[in-house]
Amino acid sequence: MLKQLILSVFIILFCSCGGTEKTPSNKVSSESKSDLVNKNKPITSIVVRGIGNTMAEMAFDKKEIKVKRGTIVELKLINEAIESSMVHNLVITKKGKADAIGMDAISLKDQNYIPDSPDIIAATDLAKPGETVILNFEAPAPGTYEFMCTFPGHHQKMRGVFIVE
Ligand SMILES: [Cu+2]
Repeated sequence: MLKQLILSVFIILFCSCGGTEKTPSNKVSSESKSDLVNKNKPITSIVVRGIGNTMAEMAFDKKEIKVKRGTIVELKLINEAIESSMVHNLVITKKGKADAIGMDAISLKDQNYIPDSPDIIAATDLAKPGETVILNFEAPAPGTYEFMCTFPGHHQKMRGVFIVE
C-alpha cells in the first residue's frame, strides 16, 4: 500500500517534469499549427503580399504559388496597403472554380466572404491594411488549383495559380 503510494507520487512527479520539458516558454505556435506539426510533415513556407492602394493597383505580389506534395503549407498573407478599403484574404479553390466562388462570396459579409463550398481548399482570415494573417493547412493532392481574394470586387484582379508538385 505504502509502496504503491510512493510509486504513484514518483510517477506524478516524473510526468510533470516531462510535461514541462515538452512545452518551452518561447513556443509561439498556435494550437492548430502544433496539431499539424505533430504529424511530422515537412513545412512549405509561403509569403504573399497584398500590394496597391486602389482598385486599379491592387494585386498579389505573386501570380503563382508552388508547394511540395505531402507538406504542411504555412501561408503568410501580408497586407501592405494603407488605404482602408484594401481588405484582403487568400482563398484557394479547385481549378476553374474561382469565378463562381468569387461571385458567391460578394454577399457573404457575415462569413468573411467565404462561401460554404467543397470547392474551397483553404482560406485565410481577412487582413486589414497593415495586418498579417497566417494559415496552416495540408497541401492537397498534386495538381493545379487557383487562388484569389474574395473581398467584394477583388477576385478578378487578385488571383493566381496554386500548384502542388
Ligand atoms: Cu483583396
